[in-house]
Amino acid sequence: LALDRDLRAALARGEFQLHYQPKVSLIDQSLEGFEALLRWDKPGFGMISPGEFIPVAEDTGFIVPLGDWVLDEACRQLREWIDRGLEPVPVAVNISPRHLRQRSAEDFRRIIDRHRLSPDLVELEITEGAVMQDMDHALSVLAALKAMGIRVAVDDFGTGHSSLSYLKRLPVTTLKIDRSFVNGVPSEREDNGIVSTIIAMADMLGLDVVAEGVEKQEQANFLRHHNCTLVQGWLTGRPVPAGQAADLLAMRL
Ligand code: G
Ligand code: G
Ligand code: NA
Ligand code: MN
Repeated sequence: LALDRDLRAALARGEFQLHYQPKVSLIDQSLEGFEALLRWDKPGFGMISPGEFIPVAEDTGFIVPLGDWVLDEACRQLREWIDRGLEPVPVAVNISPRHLRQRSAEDFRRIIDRHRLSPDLVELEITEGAVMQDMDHALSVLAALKAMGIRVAVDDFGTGHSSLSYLKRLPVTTLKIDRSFVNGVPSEREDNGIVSTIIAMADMLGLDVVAEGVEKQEQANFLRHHNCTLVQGWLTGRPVPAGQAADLLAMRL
């Protein structure tokens, strides 16, 4: 496949980079974390979104070396910020289903250790689908990650197929409410119900909750009113290159 060959060459040439989107507290607007988002800076084409190549990388298996690179690069960046005297925040990386299936908790741990980072500075975002594809493997990896102190978030929560009985058994730290639900708040009654129920459920299960795709102040107001204080979205910050992310770290009180 031509695209697969191009992707492998792009990794070898150093054409991938990470952008960082802030996770922000609605209580005091403080920066609480970043999500690392992959970009392909393809010469002559500009920035290419992962939506255009992650599915191919999943199919061909290239997602495994690419996903390892993403985690390594996020950790390298964190280490660089720390060495410059900046106070770090946790950085989340997206782990695709195939990547999760082919790696152990120790594999992820080794990458974090290589950069001498505290494990709680790293969060892995997985989808419900990734867990359901190979339940036994996923449960054992997640349990080992938790024992190591590596944070795990369920990404796009509510769009997958996980039942509540699985959620109860999942050793994760955070639920990320999918932006398709946040989008309808506060004008769509059904979305209001779904979002407020996920927040209440997370609270009862002892999980952190983050609302994704928050674009409007009315959405933030609704979330805050329902006790969801962590948000990620264009309202509080678009994904930015590493240099601007460092500026955000430096600006903190
Ligand atoms: O940032 P953007 O909206 O272009 O991302 C599109 C999709 O690509 C999203 O679903 C996002 O989760 C996914 N994505 C972004 N970065 C990564 C990454 O490093 N690894 C994986 N597996 N998916 C990513
Ligand atoms: O699948 P995942 O939730 O990881 O997707 C993250 C994607 O969502 C990123 O590509 C990011 O660019 C995009 N994104 C982040 N904030 C917003 C937002 O407020 N609105 C919209 N439409 N997309 C967003
Ligand atoms: Na994500
Ligand atoms: Mn998400």
